[in-house]
Amino acid sequence: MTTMQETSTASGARMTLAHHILASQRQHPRARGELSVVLLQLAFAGKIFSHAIRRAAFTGQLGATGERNVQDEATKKLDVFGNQTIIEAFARNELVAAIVSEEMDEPRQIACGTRASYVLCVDPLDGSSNADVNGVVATIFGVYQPKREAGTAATVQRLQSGRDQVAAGYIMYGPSTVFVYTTGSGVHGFTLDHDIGEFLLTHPDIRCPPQGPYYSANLANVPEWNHQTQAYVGQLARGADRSYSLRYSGALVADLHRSLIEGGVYLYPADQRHPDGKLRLAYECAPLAFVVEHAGGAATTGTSTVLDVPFHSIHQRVPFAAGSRDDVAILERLSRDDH
Ligand code: FDP
Repeated sequence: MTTMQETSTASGARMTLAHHILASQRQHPRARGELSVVLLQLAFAGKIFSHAIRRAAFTGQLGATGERNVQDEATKKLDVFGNQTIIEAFARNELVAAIVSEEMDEPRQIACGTRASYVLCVDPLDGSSNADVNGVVATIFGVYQPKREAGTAATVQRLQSGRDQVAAGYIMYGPSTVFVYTTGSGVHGFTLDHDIGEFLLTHPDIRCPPQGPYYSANLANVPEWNHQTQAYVGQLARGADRSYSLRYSGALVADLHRSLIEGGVYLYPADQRHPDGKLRLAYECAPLAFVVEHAGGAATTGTSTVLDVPFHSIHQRVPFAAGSRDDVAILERLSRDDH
């Protein structure tokens, strides 16, 4: 029998992502396999995008388009390519009813998805300031199954919170391309073997250590933070027992991935320029909170668990801190004590 912890098959070969997803699906005898195919399509889009990023310097895909997105941020050519890649992976099948993306003002309704159970929320290119300097970038995804009338399609309007997710994860394009996902039974990581074009299980059942030793935040913003957050980071940097080390890459996924594997906390709190925080709830914070929680970590806005924040608009922002359970709890305690 195949267990989810196995990394290799009887022949000694590593387990593929497809094998793992199907083994996971078998644990839910009434599953119809649609969520499995959604995840496989995301992995397919990830392979296309990984290939495009590696070749971007040769194909004219570096740099900005000259346009600005709905968040008034300069759009990169790779932002556009990543968004198109995701849409193409879902436009001609019945897997999702709609796609919400950082790169689109409004949700994209999928014509074939009139009976689909899922809404896909995606940030195609997280960490886009890294794109032109050969830094790590990523795609973040949350697959939502909002409540709906029998026989009708899922709708974006019915999304209530991150708790509507049935799967979430990210594809990180670094020295290697890594696909991390959860459907609620463990968090699992796969590395793309470019030679055979397969994601292979390399990080089964990722568990986030309960504490440190890293913290990640844009410290240029410290003067604009509230005093609880300033105190928190001061405490991490010069703790009584031990000091944490600072790591900040400018890409949320890259920094959070480090904390997920090695322990620590990523935070992007509210500041003067971003009074509600900078990061977007539906396609950045909630999917990553879903991953971190299922790895034994935690994610907070400071005053609320990220997964419980009610949705009121698709591009809504929240203050965000996520990673090791005990480190996140200290920030929550400091924020609560001040209220
Ligand atoms: P980016 O805008 O470059 O896509 O998603 C937002 C994000 O990057 C995070 O990945 C990253 O951690 C953060 O913003 C960086 O923001 P600052 O440049 O303000 O530090």
